[in-house]
Amino acid sequence: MTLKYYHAEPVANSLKSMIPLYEKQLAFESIYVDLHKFEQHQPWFTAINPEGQVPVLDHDGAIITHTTVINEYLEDVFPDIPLRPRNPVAAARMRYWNKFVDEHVMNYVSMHGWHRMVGVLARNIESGDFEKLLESIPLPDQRKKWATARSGFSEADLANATSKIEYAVDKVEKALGETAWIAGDDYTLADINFYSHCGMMVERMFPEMAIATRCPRLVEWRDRMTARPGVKAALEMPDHTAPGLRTWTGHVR
Ligand SMILES: N[C@@H](CCC(=O)N[C@@H](CS)C(=O)NCC(=O)O)C(=O)O
Repeated sequence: MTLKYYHAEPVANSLKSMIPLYEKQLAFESIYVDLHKFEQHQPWFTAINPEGQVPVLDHDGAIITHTTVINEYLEDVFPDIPLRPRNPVAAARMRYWNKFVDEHVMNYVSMHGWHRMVGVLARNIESGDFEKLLESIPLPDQRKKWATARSGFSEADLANATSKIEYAVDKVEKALGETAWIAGDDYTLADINFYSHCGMMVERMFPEMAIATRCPRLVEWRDRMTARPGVKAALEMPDHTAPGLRTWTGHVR
């Protein structure tokens, strides 16, 4: 059995499916895809994932994409250390939260991240080269996102994104007042999802939200998440931009 995981730095989507690999104590080969060099759009990578996005799981040649799908797949194939409740009602609750994070959180935090970081990167590319880059992006929505990052997201879109994030942190704060973990009494894929896309960085990214006073339970939960062995292992990945670390097998067990 071989598992290969194609990913970028341990944040957002790349982190979200890496945590379950560690939590389930699976041996996997880590293959770094350098988003700073647009490797996700290059033919060697689009031959693996035609949508040109990370992460990708290759399980004995079966290619699985999209983090929520990858994580449920890992759950189906490797259920011994569960991250999805076996009780169907509790599993539905977890999926409800995954849907919420995927549809109402992920893209909004991502917009702020792109605005601050990818925008700078995109503006540093010469005009002709940028058009070429756009042509190599397979997904139309992603092509638009790159173009918008270069010209700048509108204040209205950024403000809308901020209000979605505020709604989400308040919703999670309330949930954590009722149960120990986001979707119930168990640590699940829903915790991993919200942590990877928002929980781990919300305080740092949005100091004006005063998360520590507004959402004390969220902060306590975040620290509990960060202390988990699987999360710690994923966050400890070395800087892949260093020479000699392109295909990195340091975490194969
Ligand atoms: N829905 C996808 C989203 C994947 C995604 O947005 N990946 C980002 C990295 S966090 C990416 O590959 N961005 C590079 C690009 O689109 O050019 C998933 O859940 O895996």
